[in-house]
Formats: sequence, C-alpha cells, structure tokens
Amino acid sequence: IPVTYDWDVYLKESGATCAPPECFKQTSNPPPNEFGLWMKLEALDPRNVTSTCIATVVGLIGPRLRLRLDGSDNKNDFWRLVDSSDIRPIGHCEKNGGMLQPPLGFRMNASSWPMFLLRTLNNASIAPTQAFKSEPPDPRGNEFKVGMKLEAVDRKNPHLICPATVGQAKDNTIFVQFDGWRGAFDYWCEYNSRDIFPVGWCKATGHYLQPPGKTGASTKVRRVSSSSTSSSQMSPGGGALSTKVEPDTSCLPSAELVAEPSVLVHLNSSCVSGPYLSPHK
Ligand code: MLY
Repeated sequence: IPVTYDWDVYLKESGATCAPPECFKQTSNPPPNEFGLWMKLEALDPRNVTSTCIATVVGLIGPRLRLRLDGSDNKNDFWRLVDSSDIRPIGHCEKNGGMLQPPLGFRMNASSWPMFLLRTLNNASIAPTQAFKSEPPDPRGNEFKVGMKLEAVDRKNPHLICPATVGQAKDNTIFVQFDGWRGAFDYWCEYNSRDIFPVGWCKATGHYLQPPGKTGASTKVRRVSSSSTSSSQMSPGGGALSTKVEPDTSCLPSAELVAEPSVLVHLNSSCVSGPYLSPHK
C-alpha cells in the first residue's frame, strides 16, 4: 500500500505558502462519492464538448470518477469530480430538448447508434440523481500568486494528484509546476480549473497524493549545509529554471545534500550477484 504524501514537513522546511482555499473552484467540504462502479450517466465528450454522450464509471478515487464513453475505446478515459457540471443523470439531455450523441471515434457505423443506445441503457445500472452534486461557484478572480503551493492533477497521468507550485500567474491563468519534476508535466490552466485543489484536499478526501519528484525542491532532499541559503531561493517546483527534460539524473545528492529517507537494499551475501555487485567490494 503506497503511503500518501504528507505536506507538513515540506511546508515547514521550505517556508512556502499555500494558495488559500478561496482561490479554488472547489467546495470547502469535499463532496462524498455516491457513485458505484459500472453506473451509467451522461457526460460531455471531452474531445467534442458540444455532444452529450453516455458514459460508464470505470473507476473511483475519492470524489473523482474515471469515465469511459460507451461506444468509444478504453484509451480515452477521463476523470471528473462528482460535482462537475460536465456530468448529469441519464435523461437530463433529453429533458432539456437535446439528443444523446455517439462519442467521437464511435467504433460502429453511425447508423447503428440508436440501436446501440437502446442496448446500452437496457438493464444498465443508472447513477442515482442524488450522487450528482452541484458545481461550486467560480472564485472572485485569479488570486493566485507565484510561489503558492497547491495540489494538481497530472494531466498526463490524470489519476494522479501531486504537490505543485504556481510558477506564473497571468490574467485568468496560472502556470502549474509539479514539485520535483522538470517541466514536462507543467501546464497553464484557468484559475477556475477543476484540476487544481488547495493543499490538504487529498488528505480530506482520501485521494492518494503522489509524493513530489526527486528533482530539486523535495522533502526527500534535506539541506544540511549551515549556510544561510534560504530554501525560498530554490526555484518553485524545483524545475522552474530548468529545461524541459525529465527525469533529471544530473541532480544526484551532492555533498551538501543528504538523501532522506535513503534506499535500503537487502542482499543475500551468499548470492553470486552478477557483474554489477560484488560481495568483495
Ligand atoms: N510513470 C511516470 C509518472 C510521472 C508522474 C509525474 N507527475 C507526478 C508530475 C514517470 O515516472 O515518468
């Protein structure tokens, strides 16, 4: 069982500030997840947001749902919060004069859609209306400041939520930088994105929080030098000043840094361990 990451030590050591909860389009009391596996609902097709499609819950983590559009493949799953306005109970679309659409990349002939729809919903487990929670209002505006800490969905690995830092803030957008990773995962998003959360959100919801990467500003690397170099001079997210290459193997602990916790390797000394490990060394 992976140990979920705990911010406490990191925040104390770095003296970083957390983005206040009012910055986020998230409820102060995270909603319960009353969905179940294989339940069906209506969802906007993320690749074609003007269509409403049928989706199936294929995974749940905390208040998040992993969704797969019926008639689509399993390569385009996406995640939504239970209080997202992108998801609705079955029947909502029709009630509002709309028509359910096949997803982009529907794997059958378009003409078979009506029959497919009928079969899909027949005997299906339908997500109950109460499971859908109303979306929180937009924050007053973009109140994020550079250097503030937050928790953010890794959009390349969207099941993961990771410690991150506001790298830039411009107009209605912020640049999310993942702590301890170099560039490759960072992204710009709107201040009202549903993919960003206040520090402590994962703990409060039971969602797994990925530990920061091992590059730069990470709790795994503790500064032991007595010099007064303040940790606030470390680039936010550890990758702010670096190029878009990861993982960074050049950033191994130097004399000034102590890796903690260290890796403990158990070797059976009676073992002939091959060319790389020799019991005589
Ligand atoms: N398997 C991937 C996971 C990377 C996750 C990066 N996030 C946390 C910013 C890898 O090791 O590259």
